[in-house]
Amino acid sequence: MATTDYTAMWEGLGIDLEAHDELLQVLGAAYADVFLSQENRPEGMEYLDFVMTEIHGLRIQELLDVKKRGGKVVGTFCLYVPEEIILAAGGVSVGLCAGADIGTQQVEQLLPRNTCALIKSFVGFKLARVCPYVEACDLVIGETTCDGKKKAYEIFGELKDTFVIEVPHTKSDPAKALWRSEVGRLVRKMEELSGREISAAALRESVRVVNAKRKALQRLNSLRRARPSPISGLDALLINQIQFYDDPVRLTEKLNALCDQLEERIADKVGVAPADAARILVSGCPMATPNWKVPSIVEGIGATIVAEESCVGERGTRNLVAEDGETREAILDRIAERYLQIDCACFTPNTERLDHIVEMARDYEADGVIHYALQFCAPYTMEAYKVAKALKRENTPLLTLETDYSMEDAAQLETRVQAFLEMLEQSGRQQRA
Ligand code: BJ8
Repeated sequence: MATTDYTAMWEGLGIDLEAHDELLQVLGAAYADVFLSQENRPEGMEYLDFVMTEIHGLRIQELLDVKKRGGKVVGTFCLYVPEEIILAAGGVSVGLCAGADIGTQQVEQLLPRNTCALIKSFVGFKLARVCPYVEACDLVIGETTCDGKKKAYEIFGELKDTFVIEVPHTKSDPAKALWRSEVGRLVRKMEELSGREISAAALRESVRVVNAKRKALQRLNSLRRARPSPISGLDALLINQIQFYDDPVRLTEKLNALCDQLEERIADKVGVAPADAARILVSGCPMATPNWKVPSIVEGIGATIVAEESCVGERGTRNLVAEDGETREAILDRIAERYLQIDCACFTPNTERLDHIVEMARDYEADGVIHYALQFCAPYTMEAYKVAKALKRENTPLLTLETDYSMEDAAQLETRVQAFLEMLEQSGRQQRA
């Protein structure tokens, strides 16, 4: 995909060049097929196309330059790891690849077959040595969210230096105290890794930088409320995926420029699909790069995804860190508070998520909701029952999908999505009659 020859850089990182070459070819073809074939894309997507072209090239070079200057590269797999703390220690935070089937045979020698695709993927990327991000990392930070992840980190930790933070599973006062102490433990770990003390000033600046990125993503999301939506769900998903590893300051600037263009498109009533295309809210498990399967099916049939209730979507961007903390400890309190607002299905009870799905369906004027869960993901497949009940009370149609990263069920998924869209069309017609 990249135009420069990065072979020496990849070799230096211990990448399996042959397998990596194959991966880039598959990725490049899939990207052209899914993204570049879309019609009437906003011009501002050119930057995101460039980032994808250089996904294993220029960005990795930038990470290695940071390391040369003494900064640390820290990999994460979950929204609960505070990016602000990594940045305040002079580091770079990268969300690691976990959205494709890689090294499955090797993975299944270490993990049970009935493990979710996301977990198998992050272990697979490491075993197959095809992800320069993971190889460039000085440390990976795991978290005790679902059972699968926390046990997988015990195994992953044998392959890569890994530090696990404890995420509680309730939001009780003792759980909040535990979480605040874990935030402190992470600060100490980052200070030890970077060899520098994390100051109040550095934290204040990193909170400002990450808040600015989240505000730009919030702005992008709110523009998708327009009818017709000025940007496809696929492109919005791509932006939400890229925000985990691109430079936050540069990306914020590019996103705000893109939003300016989208505002013009809205004023001119320019959209990516006709104004009467079905509007879909996708809710559920995160879609990590390069998992584009379900959105490409949904939008390939002519519907528009107008929002994602997902960690790669609004669950990850809707809350900001309050900027009124003055001392280092007060800023860390605010960071801890913000992160415990995330409504992942690993928490119990998790009524905030149900309320948020209902609110999003209303705000984005969604005709229907697709609940997306990865096979063997107990938190999201089980919570689907409560999501269905909450949406039924609102008379919002719901389609529940359970899938993995393979394309084997693509035709079957397409048939189910098609039937759902026809049902939406019919009920829309009845309402209008
Ligand atoms: S905050 S959703 S990123 S834990 S799909 S590995 S839950 S079995 S990814 Fe997640 Fe953090 Fe929550 Fe978000 Fe387990 Fe389910 Fe697999 Fe999952």
